[in-house]
Parts: sequence; C-alpha cells; structure tokens
Amino acid sequence: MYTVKAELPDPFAFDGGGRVSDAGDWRRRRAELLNLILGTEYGHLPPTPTDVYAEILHAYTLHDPRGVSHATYRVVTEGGARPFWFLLSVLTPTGDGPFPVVLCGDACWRYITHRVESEILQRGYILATFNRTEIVPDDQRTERDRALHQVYPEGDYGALAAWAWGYHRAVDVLQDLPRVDPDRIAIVGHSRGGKAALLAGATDERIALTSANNSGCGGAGSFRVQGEGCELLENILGVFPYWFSPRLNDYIGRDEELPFDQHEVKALVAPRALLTTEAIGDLWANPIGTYQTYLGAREVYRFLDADDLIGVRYREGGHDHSLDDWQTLLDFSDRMFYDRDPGYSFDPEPFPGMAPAFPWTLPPRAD
Ligand code: GTR
Repeated sequence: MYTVKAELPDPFAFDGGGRVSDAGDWRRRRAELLNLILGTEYGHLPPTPTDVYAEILHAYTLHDPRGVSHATYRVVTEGGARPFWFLLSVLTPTGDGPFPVVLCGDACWRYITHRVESEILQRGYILATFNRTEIVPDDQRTERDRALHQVYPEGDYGALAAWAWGYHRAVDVLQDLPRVDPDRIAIVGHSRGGKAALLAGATDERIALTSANNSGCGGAGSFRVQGEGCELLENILGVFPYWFSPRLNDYIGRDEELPFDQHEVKALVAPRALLTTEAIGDLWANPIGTYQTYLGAREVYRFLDADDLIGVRYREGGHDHSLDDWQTLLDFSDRMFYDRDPGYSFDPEPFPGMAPAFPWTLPPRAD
C-alpha cells in the first residue's frame, strides 16, 4: 500500500525548457540538478581543504592466520579557520595489491562485526573506516560551535553534507596509499550514514561505487511515492533538522512540491556504479519509494549506456546493516571490480506489476 503524491519529475528536462539529448547535455543537466539539490536539501558541502595529509599513528600486522595489516591514520586538513583532523582505520589483506577499497563512515556504530570484516578482507578488499561524528556530532544542539563547524563556521551545510565531506577527505588520503587501487574505491553507509554515503558519491567522481543501505527519507527513498508507514519530511525535520539545509523546511507538508526527488540524487552518481540495499520490512525507510527512485534513476543509467551499473536488492526483515547487506554489496562490487558473477540479478522486481510513478521516457540520443 502506498500513495503517489505526485509523479517523479523528469530528470532529463532542463530548467529553462528542452530535454537532454546527448552526453554533453547530461553533464549540463547534472550540474543544474546538483545546484538545485545542494541548495535546497543538504546545503553545499564545506570547502575542499587547501591541503590534506595522513599522519600514521600506528601500523602492524595482526598475529592471526589472515596476515592482515592494520594502520590508523590521522587525516589532517588545512584551510578554513584552523587545521582539523579525524581518524581513519585501514585494514589491508595480505598481498601486494593494489586492492579495491570499501570505505564506511559508520565507525560510530557497531555494524562492522568481525565476521563482516573477515568477509571483506577475504574477498580481497581493503576496509577503511572512520567515525563521521568526529566530523560533526550527530546531536540536536543548534549551536554550530564544534568540530568542523569551528573550521568552516559559514555555510548552509547540514550534518549529512559535512559527513559526505568526511568521505571525500578519506578518499583524498586513501587514493595515495601504496596498496590502494584509486580507481576501485567503493563507499557505503547505513541509514543516516547511507544518506551521507549517497550524497558523498553524488558529489565526488573519484568514487567508483556508491552504496546506501536502508537509507530512506533524504537517501534512496522518494518524497513523492510514500509507502505505508514511511518517514515524511515533517517527521525527519521534526527530529533531525540539523542533518539538512535550513531551506528544506520550506517544504514541510508539501514534500511533493520539491523541485526534484531522490531519483535525481541517485542520477548524480551515474554513470558510476550505484547500489542500494533495502529491507521489505523497514517501512519507515520506504522500501516502495526506494524502488521508484531506482526505476527513475535507471532511466538515466540507460541513457548513459550504463544500465548494469545501477542495482537494488531487497531482503526480508527490518532496519539493520546485516551481514546479508554487506554480502550483497560485496557481490555487486565483485562483479564490477573482480569480474566475478554472483549468479543473481541486481535488477529485481520486488513489487511485481508495480508501474513506474512517472510518465516520461528515455529521450532519443543525438550523439
Ligand atoms: C531514524 C531516522 C531515519 C534513519 C534512522 C537511522 O530515526 O528517522 O531517517 O536515518 O534514524 O539513522 O538509523
């Protein structure tokens, strides 16, 4: 059961009229969407620092049969009102690499269990983690006087944009580590961390694969297509206003009038790889609405001849970043980075017979 408050807007339609008809047009349309989405929803990301470097705090090889090496870095950024730093932990499998990376900003949570860690390493990935709440805290205090807010006191950025900035700074450092393959960096986050990961992937073209788990409202969920029991703008802004730009408040009670929907946030990632992992029972995160944003964004991937680079998967159960979700991400990444076929599709029909909540179709390509 769900309500379509309005159809999903056409991502190919330029603001001033006309539609995208070739790859160059899409670049221009993408820039328009980016401005609109940052200006309205998340705020603009804090500035790119003048310098970013890593200081190693410790490095050792774990005394276990895996031969894994562990290093902790202090990621230091210069620029703004004062220097800033946060910690980045890097687990590297045995061997010379270069290895693809899975980067996750949810070190403040406890979803990356020993089992998850082992699976990532055994499949030949570096696991890099940081605690996004070191960038800006995840709490209600309205004073913007801590952590990155002291460095960049100006700006309309909410916490999600600041956390996305944290992903970018981790990439700055990772891409220069000797056993990292900079062309195979995947990022992931869960729930509010998934919203941040989606935004990070949408705004940084160095990221080869973006993944958001159970990210819901302000993430992979649609504002217009509202599944029964899903979180609405008024709910999320009632409790977590500081995650977003203050301008988003203008749309409380009229979600369907936003000048974009989340399929267009997903489309910013195209043609780079994008996977969202969802749970059928996680009604608050709007599983039906996330399917509609998938359908909408898939059209952009089709336009760019990259259909197999967007995927979605649904599992049974509720809100969680479960081993299952991690395995799905690794299956998708394996297909892309290691040419290993998982033997199943990332283009499922979780709601058989459900029609797209939009009338527009793919524009003909002129190039
Ligand atoms: C909820 C919030 C959701 C989701 C979740 C989480 O309370 O309403 O949008 O972000 O928290 O992060 O676990």
